[in-house]
Amino acid sequence: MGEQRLDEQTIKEQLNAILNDDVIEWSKPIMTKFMKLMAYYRCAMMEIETKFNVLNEEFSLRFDRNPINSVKSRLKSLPSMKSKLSRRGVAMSVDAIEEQLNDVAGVRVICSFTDDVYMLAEALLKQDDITLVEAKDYINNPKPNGYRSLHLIVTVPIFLAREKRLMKVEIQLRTISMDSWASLEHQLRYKKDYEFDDRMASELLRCAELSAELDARMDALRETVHND
Ligand code: 0O2
Repeated sequence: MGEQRLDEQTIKEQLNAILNDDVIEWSKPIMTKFMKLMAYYRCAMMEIETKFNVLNEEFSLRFDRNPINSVKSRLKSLPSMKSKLSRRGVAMSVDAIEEQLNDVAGVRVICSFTDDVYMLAEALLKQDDITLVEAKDYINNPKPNGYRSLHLIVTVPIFLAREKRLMKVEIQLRTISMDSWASLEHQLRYKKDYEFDDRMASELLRCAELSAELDARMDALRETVHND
């Protein structure tokens, strides 16, 4: 998940690149519909970001510490939406983007401790305007390559002048150590000038194990501080 904000200029450039490939051809009204949908996703990300910022503020008042290190949002890039749809054999269209993709809007919450990940997820999901669509717990069940994070797909309402719309947002909650592993793994995996081989994969898995151990030790240390 990059940190790029998909502004109108970027969308136009990416759309042009795709149009040059003759993969899709969008008329002006369809392009406008697409822009509108992206604006709705941006609003949904703002709603979710605010909810986490409020939780962080409340927690800091009650317990004098911040469970959240940072919150970042991104809109999925157009090429990435297109390739995900095509992997599923679905033609690129504005409706397909909204109906088939759960991760167009992404919010990443970097937490201090593993417990904070679950505490924040629970606090968010208790809110009566949030509906859980899907949860993937890659912390208790890491991916075979070592990737750890808690993924939630939720719907959140956005209130427009004349209507209320429910938008899907993918939320990734992880600790600082899970985040640094994921960022470095992503950089190494997609580096173009060398082959990502089995030796690198097993070294990264070892790093993921060390990162999990680091989290466990930090969690234990925090418990000690709490119990004193
Ligand atoms: P982007 O846009 O670059 O972030 P689903 O959407 O449920 O049909 P998917 O996409 O496999 O299926 O969902 P999953 O497993 O929940 O993972 C989606 C996102 O989690 C990825 O986004 C990454 O941001 C992150 N992620 C998952 N696995 C890994 C991993 O092994 N390494 C790293 N670094 N990140 C991972 P995308 O799809 O890459 O798109």
